Amino acid sequence: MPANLTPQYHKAEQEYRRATSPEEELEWLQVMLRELPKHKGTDKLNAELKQKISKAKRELQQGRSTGRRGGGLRLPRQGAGRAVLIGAPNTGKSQLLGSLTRATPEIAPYPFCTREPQPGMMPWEDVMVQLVDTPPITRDVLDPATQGLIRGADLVLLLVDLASDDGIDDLQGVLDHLGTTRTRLGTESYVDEQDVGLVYTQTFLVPNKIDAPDAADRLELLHEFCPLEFREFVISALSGTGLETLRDAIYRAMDVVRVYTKLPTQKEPDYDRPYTIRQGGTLLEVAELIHKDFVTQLKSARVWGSQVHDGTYVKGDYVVHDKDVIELHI
Ligand SMILES: Nc1nc2c(ncn2[C@@H]2O[C@H](COP(=O)(O)OP(=O)(O)OP(=O)(O)O)[C@@H](O)[C@H]2O)c(=O)[nH]1
Ligand SMILES: [Mg+2]
Repeated sequence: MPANLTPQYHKAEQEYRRATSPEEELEWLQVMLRELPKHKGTDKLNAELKQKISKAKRELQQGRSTGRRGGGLRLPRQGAGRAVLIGAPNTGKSQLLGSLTRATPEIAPYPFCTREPQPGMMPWEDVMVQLVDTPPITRDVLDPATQGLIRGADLVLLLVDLASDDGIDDLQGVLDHLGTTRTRLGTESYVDEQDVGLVYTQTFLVPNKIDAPDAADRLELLHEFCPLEFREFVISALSGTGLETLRDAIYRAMDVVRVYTKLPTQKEPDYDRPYTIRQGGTLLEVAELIHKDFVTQLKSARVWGSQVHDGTYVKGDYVVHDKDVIELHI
């Protein structure tokens, strides 16, 4: 029987995936349970959600009593969204972080160089996307923190080493290892409808080091022996080939729009600091980003943008478009 999940449920699920603290996770699990249509087709999901909620509560309590945060290290989310760089050792994850952001990770010609996740901010036009470099994954090694980062990411970049004859086998090792966990890579992001613990994150395949000798031949072998459905971006993180196309695709995968704000007393909007909100988001959601109190205090709002006449008065449920300028009246 189909679960017929509502848009509200899917929104809560998306927020759950993005939660950066155990408190937030619990909060969104509770919303998911509340929004879950109750019928035979959702019995299993209902039970799973309840189980997850008790587990989250337990973890929260334990975390509090021992002073430890459940799940270990948590990086705060910043910018328009988060893409996580994963792959086998030596594939060039740290080099890619260094090339797309101003971060200065350690890059080395030997494997297992990176030990801890490291963030950096990637500029795209007037916004930033957070990239996170991670320790390598092999058939034997997968850091739990990396797994958590994959689950919570908006996008995964799965790197492959085209400079090594072991590149394809190493990639297979990464895929096999993830296949034994409940953290999976997909062509899009979703939580399994029957099993909320099984989380798929949208993934791009990124064959790297196309500048290396014989790299083009290895790319052909990759397509022949390890065909994957992910969108593919062939790059050289070192020389820069393909990086601007990848940068663009990363931003677009965040699926957000930019909104600029203007004070009623000022003529010009603040073009320096756009707010980003997922496609389909409403004015009320933008207001909430600006200040939590705005949601309850908002009296009216005006919008300048491509989809409305300049200065149109709108309500909180107005769906914002990219580059809208909004003026909030409280
Ligand atoms: N030729 C070439 N070499 C590259 C490229 N990208 C990275 N490298 C080299 O590959 C080696 C590994 O790069 P890293 O960025 O440290 O690889 P990593 O995936 O972070 O490695 P771990 O942290 O050990 O998992 C370094 O010697 C880099 O200089 C590239 O596009 N072309
Ligand atoms: Mg590294």
